[in-house]
Amino acid sequence: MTTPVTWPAPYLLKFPKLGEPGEGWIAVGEEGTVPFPMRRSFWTYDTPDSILRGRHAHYQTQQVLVAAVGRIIVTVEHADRRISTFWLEDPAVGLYLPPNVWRTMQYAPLTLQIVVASTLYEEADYIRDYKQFRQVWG
Ligand code: T46
Repeated sequence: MTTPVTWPAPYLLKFPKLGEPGEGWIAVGEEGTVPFPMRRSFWTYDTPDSILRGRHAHYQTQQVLVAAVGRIIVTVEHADRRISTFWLEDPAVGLYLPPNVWRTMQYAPLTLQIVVASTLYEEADYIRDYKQFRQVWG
């Protein structure tokens, strides 16, 4: 699998948001509102807050994570070993994740997470072994 030399660091992005208080809101994810062509979406729910998900990186897959309901604490380890933590709790805000970060997610009770991804699901794109992550991206 080929990998580019550089990827952008993780960052927060704002989705266009329509509506008003008292009426409710529509946040729109479409071509141009995320920094890659969207090829897959999945959502997670009923994750106990005692569970840490993730603990992996990717070779190619880019993603945007959204806390549609609730709160997600996302910790990323960058290729240069820096650690960043993001709190997602606004349904109109997403977190862009490049493939080359080791990510761990913790979910508040009743959180609904929506993820859009740049690739179809393929287990071969996952780096689930930390030592391998350091070898590939370190
Ligand atoms: C990521 C974070 C943010 C599938 O069969 N198809 C899919 O599209 C997905 C996402 C998962 N699966 C299978 C693979 C595993 O057997 O579902 C099982 C659980 O997946 P995983 O342990 O990778 O779940 P998370 O929540 O740790 O990670 C997911 C994404 O897989 C991952 O790319 O970055 O959300």
